[in-house]
Amino acid sequence: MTHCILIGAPVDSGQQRPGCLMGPAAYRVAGIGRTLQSLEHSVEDRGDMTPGPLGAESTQNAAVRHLPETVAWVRTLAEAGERAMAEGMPIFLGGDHSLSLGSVAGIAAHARAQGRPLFVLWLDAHTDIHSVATTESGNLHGTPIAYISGRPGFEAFPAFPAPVPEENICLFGIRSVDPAEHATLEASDITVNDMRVLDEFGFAVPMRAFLEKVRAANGMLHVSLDVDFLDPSVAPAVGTTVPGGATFREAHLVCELIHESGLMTSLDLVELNPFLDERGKTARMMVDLVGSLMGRKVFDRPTRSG
Ligand code: NNH
Ligand code: MN
Ligand code: MN
Ligand code: MN
Repeated sequence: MTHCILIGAPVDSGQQRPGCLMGPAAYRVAGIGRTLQSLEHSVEDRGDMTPGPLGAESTQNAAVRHLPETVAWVRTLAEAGERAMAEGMPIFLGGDHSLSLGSVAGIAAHARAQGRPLFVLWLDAHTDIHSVATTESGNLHGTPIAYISGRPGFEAFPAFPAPVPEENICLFGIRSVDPAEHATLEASDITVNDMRVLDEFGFAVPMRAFLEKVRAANGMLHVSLDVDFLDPSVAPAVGTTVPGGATFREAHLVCELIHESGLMTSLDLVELNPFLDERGKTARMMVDLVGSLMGRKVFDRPTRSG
C-alpha cells in the first residue's frame, strides 16, 4: 500500500493553448482518487496549488513567455514536492509540462537529502531539452530536461538542487525533436528511446533495461507522463498531438512494467487539456494508466518470461 499525495498543479503558462489549467479538475472527475483507493492505496488530496508572488525575472531571449509566472510555480511546486516525498508518493496533476521544472526540483532535493540517486523517465513525444536562453518557441514546457540535467541558461530560476546525471535520464516515445535539441542530445549521455527504437525492439525490452539500471543503483524513480506520449487516437486532449505514439496496449504495458519493478517514487501527469477532449476520453485514459502504474492487473502472476 502506498500513501498517494495528489498535488493539483493547474499550470498553463508553459505553452500557448489555454486549457491545461483544467487538468487537475478533470483527473478528479475521471476518478483518480477512487481508482487509487480501489487498489488499496491511501489517498490524500492536497488540492490545487497557487504560485507565489511574481518576481521580475527576465531573459535576453525575447521569445520566452511567462518567465516570472513559471519561476513562481517552480518555487511553489518544488516545495510541495519535497514535502510530499517525506510522507508518501507525490502525484502531480498538471498542468502543462513546465510544472516538472518544479516537481523534479523538489524531488531531487529530497533524493539528495536521502543520499540516493534520482532517475527520471520521460514518457513524451518531445525531448523538452531547450534552455531558456535558446528556446525558439518561447514555450517553457519545452525546457525541463535541460534544467534537471543542470544545463546553463536557467539563471532566472532557483539553482537546481542536485542535477540529475545524464546517464540517469531516459526519454521514451520520442518522435518530435527540434534541431537545437537534436544537437544537444547527440552530445549527451541521455538515453533517447525514440519510436524507431521502440518499433524495432518493442516497448518492454528498452523499458526493462532502464528499470534494471535504476534497481542496480538503488535509485529513486520519477516518472513524467506527457499525454502526447500516447497516440492521438487514444488521447486527443493535448495541444501538441504527434501521430505515431504509444497505443492503448503499449502504454499500459509500460505502466505495468513500471509497477512490477516497484521502483517508482513520484509521478507527474502533464499536458492534459480537457478543453480539447472528447467526452472525457483522454482524462479517463490517463486515470486508467495511473491504475496500471499503481497495480491494476488482470491476473496476479509472475510476468517475467522464463
Ligand atoms: N519542442 C517544442 C517546443 O519547444 C514542443 C514542445 N512541446 C511539448 N513538449 N509538448 O512535450 O516548443
Ligand atoms: Mn500566454
Ligand atoms: Mn513534454
Ligand atoms: Mn510532449
